[in-house]
Amino acid sequence: MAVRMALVVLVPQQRRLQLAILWVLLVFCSVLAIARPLESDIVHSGSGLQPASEPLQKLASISSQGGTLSTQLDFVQGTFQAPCHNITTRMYRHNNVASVPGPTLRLKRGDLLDLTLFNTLPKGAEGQLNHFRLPNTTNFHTHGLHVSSRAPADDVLSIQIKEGEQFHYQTRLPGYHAPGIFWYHPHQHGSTALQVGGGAAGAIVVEEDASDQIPADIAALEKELVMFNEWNLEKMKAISTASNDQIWKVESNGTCLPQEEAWFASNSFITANGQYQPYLAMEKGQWKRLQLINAAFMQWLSIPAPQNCEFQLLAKDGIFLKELPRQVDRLILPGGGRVDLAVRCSRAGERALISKSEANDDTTFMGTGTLMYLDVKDSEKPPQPELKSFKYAMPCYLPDLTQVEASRLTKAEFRLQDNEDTKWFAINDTTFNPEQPVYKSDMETVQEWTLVNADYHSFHLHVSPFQLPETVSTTGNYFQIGDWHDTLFIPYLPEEAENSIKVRFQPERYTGNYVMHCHILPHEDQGMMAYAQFAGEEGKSSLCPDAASDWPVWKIAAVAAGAVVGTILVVSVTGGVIYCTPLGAWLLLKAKSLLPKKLPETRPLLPKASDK
Ligand SMILES: [Cu+2]
Repeated sequence: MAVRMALVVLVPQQRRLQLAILWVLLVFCSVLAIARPLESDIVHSGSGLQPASEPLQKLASISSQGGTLSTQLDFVQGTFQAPCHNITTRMYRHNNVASVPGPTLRLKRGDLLDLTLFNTLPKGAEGQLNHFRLPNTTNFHTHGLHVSSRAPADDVLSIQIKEGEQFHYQTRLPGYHAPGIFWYHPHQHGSTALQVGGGAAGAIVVEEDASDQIPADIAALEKELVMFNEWNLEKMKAISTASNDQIWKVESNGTCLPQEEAWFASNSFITANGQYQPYLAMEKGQWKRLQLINAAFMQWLSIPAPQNCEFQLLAKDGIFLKELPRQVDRLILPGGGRVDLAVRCSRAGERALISKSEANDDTTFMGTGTLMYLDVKDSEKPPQPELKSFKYAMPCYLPDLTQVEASRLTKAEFRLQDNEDTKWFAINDTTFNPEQPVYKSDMETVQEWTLVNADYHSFHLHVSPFQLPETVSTTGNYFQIGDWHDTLFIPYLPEEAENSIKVRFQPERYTGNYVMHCHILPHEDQGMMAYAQFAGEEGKSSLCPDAASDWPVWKIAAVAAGAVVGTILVVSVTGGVIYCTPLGAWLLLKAKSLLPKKLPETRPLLPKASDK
């Protein structure tokens, strides 16, 4: 197996010489490394000693059957084997298999997610609002799905699953939901960072179908779903301590040299599908479709196309571009963000997918280092042609709002604010207040929100994605007018934008609370979260006429019964007319024959007496 220089890319420049020497020792040691027996509750991230020596593993998945995905997930304590360390943390378990990431949930539009989440954790600490707290309380957020925020669906404000308790979620996707890549994770305010940063997350895929009319060349591409998890052992230790948490624990697994162990203990690193720097086998000149989820609890990723490879963007945050594909030089993925792209490399060799800064980047909260490798092999096959460009028919709830006249707009401003020194994190001067919406509006108008400081924080809105109505980036074309996102962070705003980004969306069908927060999760837990409240008629949609697709069973039954009775009536009346017409005609004739005959006018008069 090829020796890979992965660590060199990950390591700050001043330590590279030191690490180069260390690398030689490391290769020697790796030969001597003894494979250890697997333990049932241990989740492995790869060998740790030979980064990139393992192929990227496919994530286990659970698919819906007959319109329903009915399953149980357990929220458990488990051990994740990271490079050099075993980490005792929280994760999802399905069918007795605990894993980081959790199993992928595969749904079709219109399906019901019927999920029981059982919290097996022992009693944990409580704590104060807007501080790290409730380490062992959890709940379930379906990030990016256009679904109801009311219990038993995606309600992160009122659903709390305490230790030893369970909750039965029922989340219905509308029949017109966008197909794409979404994800799930805990969203208990106060312990979101601890739980997500500890590996509790999994992918959700809403499958494409024939109605999406994806051109054959793209539809035929093999998909590789990849979830990136961020590990920051120092930060997590601090959050765990602040939460009075008893579970998070990091121990040496005895496979690394002291310097290497120290590096992993004090620097953040990324795993891909739970593996450290795995490789994805590719063929020269052949397309591959990558579906990337950044499940990092803090970091955004800035991923340039590797040399001799091209990126063709298809979708962001689970929503196809209106016109695709779009060639981009760099992907910008905030924590929570997803990207769906086609990749092709023109030369064989090992290409690292790296997160690294462009010149003059503000690299605060940016992940740096190798995420995974594209292992491009020579191929006998002729190179595949360019992907055909096409226009995607957007789902009804995502109409183009870029040209909406001013009179239809309801405007609001949301400022993401923090003071790291005083540990103050807020939206519009207010730390999270579960009792009070930060904003109220109706379902009738188009919302135009100005997000202030979304070039530093990362703005996520529940229930509805939002569209970019104006040019927002000074570099690259990753962000364009008309694009849709549910998690927005734009690192390169033009100066005249004054740190502000406008977004638009039209709420439809789902009234109630739309949670908004910074997706740098420690910021969220400490107060940078709020919710807007939309009033109107639940289930009514001004955009999507077939909003009936998620009616409750009784309503569907009533309509079906009405239809059956109506049909019977129509058939009987029609049948009656058809069958009874000859009979009726005969009866009419018969009746007519029975009527007393009218005497003919020509009947001779009675003979006059004089005639006798
Ligand atoms: Cu933030």
